[in-house]
Amino acid sequence: MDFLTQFELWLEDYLVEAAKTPSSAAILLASQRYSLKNGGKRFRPKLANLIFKLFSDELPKIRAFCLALEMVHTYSLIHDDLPCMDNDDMRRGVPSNHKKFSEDIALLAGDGLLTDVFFLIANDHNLSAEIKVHVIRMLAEKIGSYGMVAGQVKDMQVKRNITVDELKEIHTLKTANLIQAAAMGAAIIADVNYTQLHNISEFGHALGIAFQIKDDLLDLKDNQQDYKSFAVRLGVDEAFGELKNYSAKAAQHLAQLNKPNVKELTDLIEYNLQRTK
Ligand code: GRG
Repeated sequence: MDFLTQFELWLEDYLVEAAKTPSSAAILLASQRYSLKNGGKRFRPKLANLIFKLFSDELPKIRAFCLALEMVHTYSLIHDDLPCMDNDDMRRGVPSNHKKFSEDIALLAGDGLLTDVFFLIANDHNLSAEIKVHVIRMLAEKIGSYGMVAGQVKDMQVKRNITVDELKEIHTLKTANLIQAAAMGAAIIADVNYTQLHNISEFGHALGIAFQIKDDLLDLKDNQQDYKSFAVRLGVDEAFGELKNYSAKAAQHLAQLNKPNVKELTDLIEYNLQRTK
């Protein structure tokens, strides 16, 4: 079975089990299910699986973390679409969560997903207590008030004359951090050594920035005036040059792992360069 099929089975199983919990609230689970299952690329779990596979074939060990990544990602998108944030009515071609349900339920669906991530990892019987604490600490750092949420606040405060360094900081926090966390969490679960974790962290950061630059290039048609976009701020040619530089940097750090089986990861770097959505 390929990983994506496996991931969708894990997710369905998780949602079915969640609904059996006596204290669960049906509308909350319906709202979470709606956003978890409406066609995301699953880039972060895919990345985590590929990093993990370099070191281990014990697939069950990565299950909870892969679900957690997609739950954090989904919470961030539900909240990002709310009227008090980006105020987007549509997500992936269908009504955004608060349009399908309501603002209060969408807010709480995101709150629940974020909290459940830590419950899920803490409950994982496949991982040692030490590894669980390491993963939770790393993930919380990357997505909380010193990471993704800080990035969202800085993004909201951006002025027209933003520098390229400020732009890179915002996109590191908002986007690259979760992609970097996907790679790092998988490496921690595989119990890699310090040097390997360092290279995987740098790889994840470079791939994360490349992912955002590609996103901005794809969005260019809709956002000609968006000065927070790499493609608008740098221009298409320079943004494309930066996309190539960060992709090459990601590949260099991958090569430094000295692992023979990195082809699927170099393919993932190439996939990001070429993707059309
Ligand atoms: C607490 C209000 C609040 C917010 C949490 C909203 C937020 C913090 C952060 C925003 C993070 C965000 C929306 C970053 C953009 C990242 C990005 C490029 C998302 C698109 O990812 P894809 O292409 O999406 O992987 P799919 O649809 O494929 O899953």
